Amino acid sequence: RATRLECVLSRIDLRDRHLTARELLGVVPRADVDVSHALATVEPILAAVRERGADALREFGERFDGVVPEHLRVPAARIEAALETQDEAVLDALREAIARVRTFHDATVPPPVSVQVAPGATVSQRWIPVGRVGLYVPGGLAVYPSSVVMNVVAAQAAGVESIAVATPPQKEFGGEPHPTILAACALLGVDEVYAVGGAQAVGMLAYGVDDLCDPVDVITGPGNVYVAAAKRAVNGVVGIDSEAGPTEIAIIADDSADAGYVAADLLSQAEHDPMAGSVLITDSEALADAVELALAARMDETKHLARTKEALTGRQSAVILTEDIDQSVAVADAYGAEHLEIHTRDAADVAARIRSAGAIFVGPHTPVPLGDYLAGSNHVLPTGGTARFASGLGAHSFLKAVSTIHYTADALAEVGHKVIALANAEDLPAHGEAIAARLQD
Ligand code: HSO
Ligand code: ZN
Repeated sequence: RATRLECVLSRIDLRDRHLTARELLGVVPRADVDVSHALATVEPILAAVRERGADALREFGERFDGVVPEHLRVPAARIEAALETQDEAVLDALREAIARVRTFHDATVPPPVSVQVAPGATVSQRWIPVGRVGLYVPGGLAVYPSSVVMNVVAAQAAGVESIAVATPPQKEFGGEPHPTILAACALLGVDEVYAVGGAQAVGMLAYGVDDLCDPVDVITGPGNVYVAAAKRAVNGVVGIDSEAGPTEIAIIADDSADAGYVAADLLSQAEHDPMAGSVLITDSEALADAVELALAARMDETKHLARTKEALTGRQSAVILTEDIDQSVAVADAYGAEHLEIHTRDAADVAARIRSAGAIFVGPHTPVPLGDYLAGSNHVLPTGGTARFASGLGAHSFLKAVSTIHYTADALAEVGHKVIALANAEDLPAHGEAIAARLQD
């Protein structure tokens, strides 16, 4: 039983505790990531890029990536050449990912809407893509060609015409980006790639650098805490998607769940980062114990043991024992996981009741890694509980809603006196006079 078991994850027992939604917010496990602290570090970097452009980018490459790229912008021929360096199996998988992610994202572009609110009174809305975007692809502990796919396909689905990708230079590859990243860019038809990472990449994209890179309208993509801080700092100069923190997985499971699958999935996301969060929410103590046994067995074999163990034993990971499925749903909503898996009877019903999650993976055959690569959904998702108010990356991240209004003379005459009444109520008589001028004609 639990007490005698060597547990990897800490346990939070909520049975018999009747907590309100607000109280639940205080007990769910969280990493403490302090983006505001990193702001002080990134501000001088952003200022240096603004003032000294390419020279600053080279200096920061040397300082943070240990290498000065020969070309800050990767020559188009080098992007194409990267295709030759990849196994056919990887290229084939990337093509499959691009196709599925594109099929889904193309279908999500909202159609224009036109409404006759009254005779002769038309209000319309259409979604217009931003002109130019900067997509950040992280380099750190792993390389993420899959993030190239997620960012680029979403922007292309929106209809963005100008796409720049920025990703750290790799010492191992002579200061070029990782060849798998370049190969993904080649498959996607992206020919503007910068071997620039970190906060300096965000600065380059936001402010532009003479003779190198034009400023963009929107910057998206995950990165470390410095990238997140830099995005926060330039927000307003450009648009950003949500600030990505360390990755998380929560799993709602009942006694019908396969403990081996649950353990494998908790471990899969812990592999990303020592700060990653893995949370099991279950009303079955027996399942929790079985997951612990399966986790322990898998930990012996896992490749990235140090960071995985740090993630699973950190304060951001836990098993939460609940009274029943209703409480499991309430806990999942309070946690607002980036990824939420449901391993219960009637998993689709449980999924439909969830209100806060970046993406929901339903049933035993839909593990998060499927979505990380090629389910069709996007893997850039809100973290740290921001799923309460934020959405994952999608075509919508690159679209602006613009409304168009048209009233005929009769339609205006119909409501003109009401506009004048409201204008007078706000003591803005010139507003009313603009209406009155038409009513007199
Ligand atoms: N789980 C990560 C995405 C990823 N996983 C990329 C593997 N490669 C954040 O959603
Ligand atoms: Zn992942």
